[in-house]
Amino acid sequence: MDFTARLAALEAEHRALITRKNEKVLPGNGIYTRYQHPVITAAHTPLFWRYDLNEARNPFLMERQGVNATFNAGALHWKGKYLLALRVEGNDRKSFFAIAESENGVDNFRFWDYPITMPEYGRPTTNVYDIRLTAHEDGYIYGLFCAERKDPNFPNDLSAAEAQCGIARTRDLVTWERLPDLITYSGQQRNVVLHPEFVEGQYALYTRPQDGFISVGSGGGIGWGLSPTMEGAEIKEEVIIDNKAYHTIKEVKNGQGPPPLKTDEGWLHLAHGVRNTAAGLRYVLYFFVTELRRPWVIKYQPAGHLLAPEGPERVGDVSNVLFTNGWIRNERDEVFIYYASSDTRMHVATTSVAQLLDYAKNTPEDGLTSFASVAARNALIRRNLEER
Ligand code: M1P
Repeated sequence: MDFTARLAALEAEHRALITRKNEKVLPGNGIYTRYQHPVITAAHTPLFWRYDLNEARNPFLMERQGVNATFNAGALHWKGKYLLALRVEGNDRKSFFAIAESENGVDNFRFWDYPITMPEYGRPTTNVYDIRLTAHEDGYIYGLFCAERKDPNFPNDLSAAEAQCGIARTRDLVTWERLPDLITYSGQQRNVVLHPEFVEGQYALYTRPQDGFISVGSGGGIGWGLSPTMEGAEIKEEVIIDNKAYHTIKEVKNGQGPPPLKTDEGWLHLAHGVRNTAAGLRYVLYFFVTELRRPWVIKYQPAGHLLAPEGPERVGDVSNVLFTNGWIRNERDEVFIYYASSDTRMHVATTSVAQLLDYAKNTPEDGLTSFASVAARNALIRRNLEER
């Protein structure tokens, strides 16, 4: 195939992919609706990010700079559009952020022409990923992300790394002002999220203290702390508000997903929980609600997972993983949950504030034993049979 024919074929394939309609998978479980296709994959990235489109320089029309995966996206409803800030991972294993937008939130996502050029702060980062976007009441959009650097204490261990919370802010999602990394008194931090409102006149942050890079060690749980400023943010006192627990979906570790959504009945939270299995770690998503005036106090915590990997979602670069760091509530109180499967691609599940509150209030809490679980299930069965 000559250059021109090959380019036409690539463009046709790309156009078909990014304009493909995404249908609901019905009837679903009544809590949320999954969709037939992922919303964004590596193949959705523009051809001009990957190919040199000049025939003289690239006579074989080779992919020059491949994209390996598009996942773990922050999200924002902005100027009427559904925006995702994706973690785009090149074939070189470096991640960067890029915005893709859609009119309806479930299909036809298009990348902006350029990825985000995130300025450095302090010692250069090796990798940045998992950005959480918060439209804060102070007027800025903040991006909090994992800033990963080689751990200088172990120069001979090539996988020894240090994760800290990088912070940047913007008003247009194009130009970003990098601020100093968050200071906490835990060894490492990942999954740090900025609460959208001031609490007690301060910035409030959800954290995830951890001893090591992968293992949280004696740390873990979703933490909470206040900082008087984001221009040198520091949490002096970090308290755990949602701990990991034995024989639950968050036995090994957990972490806050996107910033919580405010409702009259409290703050809606989405998070990930991790347990270990013979086949490796399994990541699922769970949900809880905290008090309106005290966002650090849990009010409802339905047992178990809200979303777990299903079908093709189970397989990818890191299999058996669902991860979320973005969701959008639109003006009709519909909620778009953006989740990544197996560190490879992005999906959406749609629901509503009313459905999520109903789920939170009417799903039994985890009784932490089989005996308690069967008692809760028997109560449901009894009511159904007696009312038949
Ligand atoms: O590979 C699964 C996830 O592992 C990490 O999440 P956590 O901090 O909870 O262990 C992150 O690297 C995340 O990006 C990744 O999806």
